[in-house]
Amino acid sequence: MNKERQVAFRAALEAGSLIKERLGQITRIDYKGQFNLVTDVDKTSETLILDILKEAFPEDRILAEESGSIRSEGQRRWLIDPLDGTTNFAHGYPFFCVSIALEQNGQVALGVVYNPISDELFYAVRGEGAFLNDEKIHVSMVESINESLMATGFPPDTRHSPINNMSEFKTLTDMSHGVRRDGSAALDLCYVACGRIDAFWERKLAPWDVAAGSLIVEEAGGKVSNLEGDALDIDRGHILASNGLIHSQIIHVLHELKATREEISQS
Ligand code: 2AM
Ligand code: CA
Repeated sequence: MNKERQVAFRAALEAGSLIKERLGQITRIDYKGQFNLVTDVDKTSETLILDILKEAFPEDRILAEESGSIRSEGQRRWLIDPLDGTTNFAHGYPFFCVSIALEQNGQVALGVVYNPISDELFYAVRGEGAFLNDEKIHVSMVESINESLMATGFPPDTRHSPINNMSEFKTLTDMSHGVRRDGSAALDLCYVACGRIDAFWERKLAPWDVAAGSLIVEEAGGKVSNLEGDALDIDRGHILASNGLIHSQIIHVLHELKATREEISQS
């Protein structure tokens, strides 16, 4: 995995520096659907990353946010988000990153997330621990929701869906030190991994939003699952990541809220 890691670092750092140079200069925002923003920087960053990966690993398949699936014969799949936190970037709010993961035999084997503003490179190779700029990182030791700080996010179709995360947001905000909504799932996961927050949950994410970050959390000693507490399926995109210690407490709260919602809808 050494070559893969070095190539992913290079792609993330080069893409990150391109994104940073363009911060505050966006003159045109396009939309994928009604609420999903995309800028020319997403596309340029992705082209740069794909060129580097295709040259180094021509056999591998790639799934990238702006280009979709690039097929080849290989068993391995790269998952690329060239700019996670596009809405933040488009508004000049400095919380976004580049996320690159490699999946092998259906499991994420390598995850690299780079924040070009703070110059923080998070990464993990399965079985080898998680790192932030070469320092080993670990999840927090917080043991109860009441002492925790969390993050969540809201899918773009929130305003049309009854499952809009609002009751979860209110309940867990009231129970904890707070729930942030920072707008980059990949970075939120890295924040769980290094103990800046104790948990993160979100629905309807894409595989490229969660692939790298979920491995980084696991390798930092944390836990990832879907919102019922079962194994995470990155292709389904419902994720709870935590320090492990408060995982079942959060699952319990989410379960109770879901049961209440179902009771109300049946009455
Ligand atoms: P993006 O900035 O790369 O689009 C914010 O809650 C998180 O949701 C971000 O990681 C954002 O990634 C992601 N996101 C935004 N729109 C999305 C969509 N239509 N499908 C999946 N994830 C999305
Ligand atoms: Ca993106």
